[in-house]
Amino acid sequence: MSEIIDIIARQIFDSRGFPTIEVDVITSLGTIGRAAVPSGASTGKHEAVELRDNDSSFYLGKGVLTACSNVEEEIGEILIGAEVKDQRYIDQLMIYADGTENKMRFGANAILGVSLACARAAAIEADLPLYRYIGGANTFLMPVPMMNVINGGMHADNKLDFQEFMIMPLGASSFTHAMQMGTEIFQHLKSLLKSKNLSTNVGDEGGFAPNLRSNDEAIELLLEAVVKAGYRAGKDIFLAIDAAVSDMYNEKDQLYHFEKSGLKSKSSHEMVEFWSDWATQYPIFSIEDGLAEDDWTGWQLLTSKLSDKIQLVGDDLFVTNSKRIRQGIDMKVANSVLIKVNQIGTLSETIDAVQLAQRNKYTTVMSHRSGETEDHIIADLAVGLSTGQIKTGSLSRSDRMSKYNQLLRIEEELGEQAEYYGKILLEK
Ligand code: 2PG
Ligand code: MG
Repeated sequence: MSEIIDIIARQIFDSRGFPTIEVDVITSLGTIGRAAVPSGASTGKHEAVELRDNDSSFYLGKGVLTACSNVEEEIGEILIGAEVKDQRYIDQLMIYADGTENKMRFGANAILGVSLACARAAAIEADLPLYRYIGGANTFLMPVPMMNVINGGMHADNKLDFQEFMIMPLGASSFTHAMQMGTEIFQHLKSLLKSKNLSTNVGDEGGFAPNLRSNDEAIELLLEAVVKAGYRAGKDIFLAIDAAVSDMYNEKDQLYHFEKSGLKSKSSHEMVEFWSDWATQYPIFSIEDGLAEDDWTGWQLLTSKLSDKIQLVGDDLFVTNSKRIRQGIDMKVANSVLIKVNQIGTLSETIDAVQLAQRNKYTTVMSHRSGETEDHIIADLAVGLSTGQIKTGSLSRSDRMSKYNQLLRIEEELGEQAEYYGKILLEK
């Protein structure tokens, strides 16, 4: 039995050089559980609130010192003396004391840091790796990575409207094999870009951000790199898109605006046509946020048209919130849920979201944020919660690689027990 005796919060910096929060939870056994909180750029409007100091003379308003003092003062006061292994109780105490629907009082960043740090401390005290502590005896499923090798949208200064062009090594035999395929394609893509005199500078998630003329061109380039690396698109490798079109939608005229590429604006109906053309034309396995976060009727149409063929992931749409996921299930919207811990703000609610999705035969994708730290906790959560898929950026920059590297360690540790989800997902 071990109690929380102290909680320390500090301001550290994320992969974009903006402040974020790191929390240490210290127990009566002397254990320290530590976790850092990520931060998004293309955030959904229904996400829990990330508390910033909003003092423009100080870190351009992005400081998190208020969130840090909320952790050390109010949250600390409530949690000191609680048993560190009582995760759900701890999370509920914080939710209750915050008292708001979207965690705006303490800040979801403050609450999440504590929640994850408690899980880390409890796992150390149980003498288990975090994924095993979360997943229990039947933990074996290695996720298929969605590797974001071409960046656009709000993550890059180029002409690509869509935010993420990803490859998924579904045909790999293991996670390690998936990494081999992905990194080889990434390097071939780099040479290909060079040979075409295109920039090989990278965007926020470590993917290339070339100034291509169109979204189609990004897909063609990806397919070319797959072939160059000696793999078969549609067999070994599939494509995944995070269109993130909430950022392109204008509620007033109800149109999707292709401002970066200059394509004609589209209605929701035309967007569905667009996706259905792409799905026939290209080996696409998954489309995330193909429609805006509140375009529920558009989503219904998209789902009725394409859900037999491809995975339709809700990110801004669901924001890892069980209420919105429940609404999606009831309205027959999407067939997959993106899982981001900081969208909802506690580990328990994240677990609830994953389980609700899985019980209703929705697939789940554990996800990073575009602003990340060296903390690789989502790798353990992906395995521990058997999400089956993970999205953690491109194949460069240590803020992204740390998650992949942790998954390699987990696969090694699981040994013969490890099972890669690729084939199972293809047969679904
Ligand atoms: C997304 C994410 C992560 P951000 O839209 O899925 O790739 O981006 O963290 O900026 O919301
Ligand atoms: Mg997204």
